[in-house]
Amino acid sequence: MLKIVEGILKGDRRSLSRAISLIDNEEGKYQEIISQIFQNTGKAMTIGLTGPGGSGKSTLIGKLIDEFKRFGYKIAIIAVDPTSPLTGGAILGDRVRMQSNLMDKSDVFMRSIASRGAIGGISRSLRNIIRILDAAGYDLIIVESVGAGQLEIEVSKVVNLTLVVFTPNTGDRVQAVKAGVTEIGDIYIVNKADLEGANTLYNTIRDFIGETERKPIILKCSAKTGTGTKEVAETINNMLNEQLDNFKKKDHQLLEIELKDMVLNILKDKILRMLKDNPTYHNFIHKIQNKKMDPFQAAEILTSNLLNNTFSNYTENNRN
Ligand SMILES: Nc1nc2c(ncn2[C@@H]2O[C@H](COP(=O)(O)OP(=O)(O)O)[C@@H](O)[C@H]2O)c(=O)[nH]1
Ligand SMILES: [Mg+2]
Repeated sequence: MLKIVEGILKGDRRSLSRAISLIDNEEGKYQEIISQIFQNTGKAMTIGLTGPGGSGKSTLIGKLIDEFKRFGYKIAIIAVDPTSPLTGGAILGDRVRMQSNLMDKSDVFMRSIASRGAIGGISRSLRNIIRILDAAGYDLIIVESVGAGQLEIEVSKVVNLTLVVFTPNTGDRVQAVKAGVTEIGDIYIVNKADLEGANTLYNTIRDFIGETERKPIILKCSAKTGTGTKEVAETINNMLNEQLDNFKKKDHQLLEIELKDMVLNILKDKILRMLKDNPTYHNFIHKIQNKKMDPFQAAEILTSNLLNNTFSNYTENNRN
């Protein structure tokens, strides 16, 4: 067993941080780490919070943590920041720390990761980071991400429950509601209920999203004053406990995509290496250039040759 894996399983934070960096950058022994912790995963529940910057996600997380701890969860937070991987985590950290005067949050693990703009990349690294935290004993993992774009859709695919946070004072309300989040939320939250316009926004969202077939839950709260945050936490906790069958189905779909992606990636690498050393390949390029062959013909023949080679090697290796 790798030393870093021993550290992770003991919940050592430095090992955790290091492993998360390796996964986020897809470097070092990150695959081996995942393989070695894999048997210890499968317990954690995950929720994602998304919504415009400034809508109060971090503040709300700070409040929810206090409630979740009462339910007995051991909590980790991952901030996915598309713009600045460093400040994102720092801001989140500061806020939660600021509120920690009331209650000790030193047992909450916090970490920010960069999305590196690679769509598809984030869900892959996020899933593996969740596995690491899961193996380390964190059983509720909260992912905070900013905005309403492709990144949020990616995140919502990976987590068990998605919360979309709105607020009365972020620009055009209807625009905010429309911006690609009507499908992803399991719970929609109108935060800053202490401000004017919260009721109007609540009604707008209910009219816009509440009547869709999924019938998502719409709640109102103020993360600042704490009004309604207990109900938000209880709703989340109930849904986490009641929808295990749904989560299992979702996980099965995700695993299918994940495995398919991995096989395709491995195949692509292998085939590219085989092509590079393949004399027929180089020969065909000349032939195409001299009009002795067309590209479709060449591609067809090369593909069959490579696949035949690959699979006959595979059968041979497995016979011994
Ligand atoms: N009035 C009011 N302000 C809030 C509330 N929740 C958060 N804020 C403030 O909104 C600002 C942005 O909050 P933050 O949690 O950083 O938003 P995030 O960008 O979505 O994570 C901060 O100044 C918070 O103090 C609320 O319920 N009411
Ligand atoms: Mg934030």
